Amino acid sequence: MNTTRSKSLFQTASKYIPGGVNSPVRAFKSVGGDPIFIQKAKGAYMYDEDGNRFIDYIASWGPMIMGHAFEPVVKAIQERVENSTSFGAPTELEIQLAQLICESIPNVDRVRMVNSGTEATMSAIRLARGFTGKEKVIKFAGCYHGHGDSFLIKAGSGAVTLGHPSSPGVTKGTAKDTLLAEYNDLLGVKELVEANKGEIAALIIEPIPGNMGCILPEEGFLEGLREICTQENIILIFDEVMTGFRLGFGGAQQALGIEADLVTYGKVIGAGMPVGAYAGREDIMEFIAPNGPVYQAGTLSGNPIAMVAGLTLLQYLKDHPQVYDELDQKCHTIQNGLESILPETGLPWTINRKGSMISLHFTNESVRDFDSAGKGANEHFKKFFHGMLKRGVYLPPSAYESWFLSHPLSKEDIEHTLESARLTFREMQ
Ligand code: KE4
Repeated sequence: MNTTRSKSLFQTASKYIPGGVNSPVRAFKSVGGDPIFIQKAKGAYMYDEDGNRFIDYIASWGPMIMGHAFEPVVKAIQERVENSTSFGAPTELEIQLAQLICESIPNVDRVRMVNSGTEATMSAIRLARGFTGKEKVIKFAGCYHGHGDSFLIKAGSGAVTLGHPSSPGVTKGTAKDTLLAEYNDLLGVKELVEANKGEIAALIIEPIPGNMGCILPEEGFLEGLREICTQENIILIFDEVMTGFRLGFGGAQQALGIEADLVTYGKVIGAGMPVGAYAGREDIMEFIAPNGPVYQAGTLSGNPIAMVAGLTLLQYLKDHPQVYDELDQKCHTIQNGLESILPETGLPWTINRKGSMISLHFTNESVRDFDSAGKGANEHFKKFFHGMLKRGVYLPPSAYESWFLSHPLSKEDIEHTLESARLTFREMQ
């Protein structure tokens, strides 16, 4: 595969941008080699600067659920941008997107738009602390909530991919207020709550983590967290930046039948434009400025171009619920295909899947938490990643990420993906 231009671009990028990238996981550090520079994308395909075509299983880490350059979104942005890109004043579009979310998510009465998932989770934590008057927060090892200081304690995704799950620069003062639990370990959470009685403002979790690869909640785990938070007046925050509007229109809350007190969104609600949001009950959300004392602001929050992109995509998904069944079926086909090929390879493997999120871990252990997810971050993964890339299949360059499917993925694309996997596994033996 010719990557001449990408290599040259990476050298130039590295002269002006730290590590040559604007987000670390893009740097291919954990899989080796240089990142591929993308020129354009359409539907399920990305095209790099050397003219290579890839079937895209990153989908911009989630937003491209209807594929790249989805016509209705492109048209909406083109029309809207004629009226300027930003006002710094309210627009009707912000109401329309907020209203769509409030009318679609039962426990959401108010939505505050921000510009990234990180801003959404940072703000949700501050709100929970302000609303409860308490300071400590429980997070789970391997869950990733963006790069806010409180979260860079054993964080997943790019943080662990690069070996810095707990980042320098986070002060002891901050870190002491972040209590660490293990995903799927309800007893451990109960012990933490007992040991910090009356001091915990919030518990934040990816209900179905996508940042350790995809991990599924064991029976009673999330229900138990809901119960503890209700009993202890702890704000339960579901970080649905990844799962929101991807695992069905109602996200993980609907898929699991569990309601959080606050929910954070990103990715799909911006259709690839920079949007995040935090949302929840009126009494909690009205505690934010300007009506309440908890301050949070943003020059480009509710940006009209981002709003119209997100509104167009969400409205389409709401009007076409069959998209979710079709995505689920495509992902099921991929899972079945891999499960029929892998046993004869002699490789260790396990697959986790929920809806259109799937991850292949090169370990025989079941992947149920941060430690077991780490068992799959090995040489097998690196070889698999590059074997698929050279065959035109672009997977997340980290063992701590989920694959994201987009709706335009065709039967032929899936067949090519499975054939590429079969050939790659043979090479890996
Ligand atoms: P952003 O600030 O990157 O928009 O969102 C942070 C975030 C918060 N919560 C969850 C559950 C997330 O998955 C993310 C970001 N996801 C990663 C992909 N696993 C972003 C990719 C990157 O860091 O470049």
